[in-house]
Amino acid sequence: MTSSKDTKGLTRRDMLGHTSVIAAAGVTGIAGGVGISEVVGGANAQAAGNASPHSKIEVAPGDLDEYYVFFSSGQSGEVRIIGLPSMRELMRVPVFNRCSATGWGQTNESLKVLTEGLTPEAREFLKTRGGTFMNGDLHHPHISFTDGTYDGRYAFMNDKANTRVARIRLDVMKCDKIIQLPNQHTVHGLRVQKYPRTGYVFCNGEDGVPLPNDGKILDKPKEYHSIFSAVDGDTMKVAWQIIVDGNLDNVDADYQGKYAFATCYNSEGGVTLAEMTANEQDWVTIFNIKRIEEAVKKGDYKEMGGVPVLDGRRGSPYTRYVPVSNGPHGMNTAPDGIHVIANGKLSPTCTVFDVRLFDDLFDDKIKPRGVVVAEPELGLGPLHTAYDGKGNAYTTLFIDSQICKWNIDLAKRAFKGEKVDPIIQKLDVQYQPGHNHTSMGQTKEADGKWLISLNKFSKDRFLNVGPLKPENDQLIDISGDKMVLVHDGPSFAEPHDATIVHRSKINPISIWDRADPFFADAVKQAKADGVNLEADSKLIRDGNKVRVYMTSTAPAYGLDHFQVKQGDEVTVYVTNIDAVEDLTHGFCIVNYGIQMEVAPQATASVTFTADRAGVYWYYCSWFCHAMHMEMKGRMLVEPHGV
Ligand code: RUQ
Ligand code: CUA
Repeated sequence: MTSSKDTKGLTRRDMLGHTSVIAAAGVTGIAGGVGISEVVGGANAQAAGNASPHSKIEVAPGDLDEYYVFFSSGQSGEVRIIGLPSMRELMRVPVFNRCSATGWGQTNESLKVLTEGLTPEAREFLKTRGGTFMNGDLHHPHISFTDGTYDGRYAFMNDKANTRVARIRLDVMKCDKIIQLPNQHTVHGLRVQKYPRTGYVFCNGEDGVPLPNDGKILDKPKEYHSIFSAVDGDTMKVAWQIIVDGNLDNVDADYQGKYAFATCYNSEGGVTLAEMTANEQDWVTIFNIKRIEEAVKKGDYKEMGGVPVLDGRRGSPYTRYVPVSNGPHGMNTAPDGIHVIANGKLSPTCTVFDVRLFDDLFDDKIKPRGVVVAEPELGLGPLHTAYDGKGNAYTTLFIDSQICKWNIDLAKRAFKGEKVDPIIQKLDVQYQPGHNHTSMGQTKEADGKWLISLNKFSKDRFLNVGPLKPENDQLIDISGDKMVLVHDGPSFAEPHDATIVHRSKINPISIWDRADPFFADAVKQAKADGVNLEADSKLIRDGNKVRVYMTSTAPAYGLDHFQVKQGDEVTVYVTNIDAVEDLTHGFCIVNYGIQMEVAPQATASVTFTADRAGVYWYYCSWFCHAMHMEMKGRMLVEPHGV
């Protein structure tokens, strides 16, 4: 292996540029012959030393990525924002988790988001458990649509662990709403309405439980029900729910605004592994949105847990059940607006539907299987499919550890009996892919440039960090005729899913607007106390409640100390009056377990009981100034009986 600087004085970057020229020549010259990977992975890649075999992923220092990727983080409960193609992590947005850096789960502003949408039963249950759930399992982050493509307003995501749906405002990249779905038990699949806009956020209920789940019915699985929910993405309220047969897995919507559809496993209604996989076939459940909306209007529902619940079990006018092989998983609408694919999982096939036939299906003009237009056999363990906008599909094969690139049109011709093979290429990935995603591939603006394979295992791909290994998110160039693996990206537990969004769609602000609803409660309280948050630093006593207001401007807080009595309920409001980009302050009270972030022009607040007497320094925890270390003050807690 040659070093990164070769004898002719070429820098590594020069060599990489050179490699890509060769690679491009390889693409135009292949026509079914040698693939780009062979060209790139050959002598030229070696000349480039251990560097990535592809220059396209290199984003030079100071340059910006072309895409945002919104990664879920599974059991970590947060959303991660990554730049593509560099795969550099840009930000973590706490949602269902608690975050020590930002104070998410501790500040009053975040606790409001984390608690206000809980069901009354959960609120009761959590009373003695800190008021909110400490964990979450964030599966599927999806961006709001207008007219078939991303509009940059919101990202929506679900928590399988505690049956919640959350929303991140993309202007500030903070979670502003979390609701818990009543009646439902887990929410697994989540996708949004693509047309005319979002609109609905569709949420798949996975496990069946009795309705209501109050203990009167226990070990009678026949009386368990699974639920599908539509949440209004603007108000973040449940618009309607519908009872279905079987466990719902993944969901997607059409580009016409008429249908949503979900894969379903355990059509058996079993409660053990053997029971759940007994049948040869499960199904895809199709939801007729117009019919459901009309029924809600007419009152054809039961109200349960404060929301309208319809009956969509087999034979219902609101649903159709299309049989597919046992245990389908991913559900993916193609950017052509016509094709929808259910991924086989336990079957080596993918089932392709034509959404234009769904009207006839609901009018009973065709049989359920009449909407199936192809069913190619791709390999073992097909889980999810992504698209390039050029008629090709990319399906993850979990068991085979491969991405299978295939052509939808060829698959349809083969289904009609023609002797054609729809499979174009299989690429090894490392290892065991679940989701995969293409650049803008879930919109009608799919651009066919990049694919990410989210692999569940990394095994030997990275330095060994002990028995718990990272996952491996691999970047694949799909712009040529052949897929080329260009980057390995380790990530911590467990990026289920990701959405790749062109940067032109996302426009966050850098400095908070003082009128932002996120800290409206603080503004209201200050007004009632006659305090100007942007100018005043003072303490207001209100019985044993104490409100401490202080500004922060580098490198000082508005108060260098404040005094309270032991047992007081103290609320500290910090307003960052620096209107300077990236000038974030923090507020941490030593040995009191208090810590939060205060970004430019934001107000953040935290409430605690001052039950320890003594001197407690508070300090700025975000590096803000040359005298950041000196940005501190003292909380003096006067003991009882003084
Ligand atoms: S599902 S690995 Cu939780 Cu997104 Cu398919
Ligand atoms: Cu303010 Cu560090």
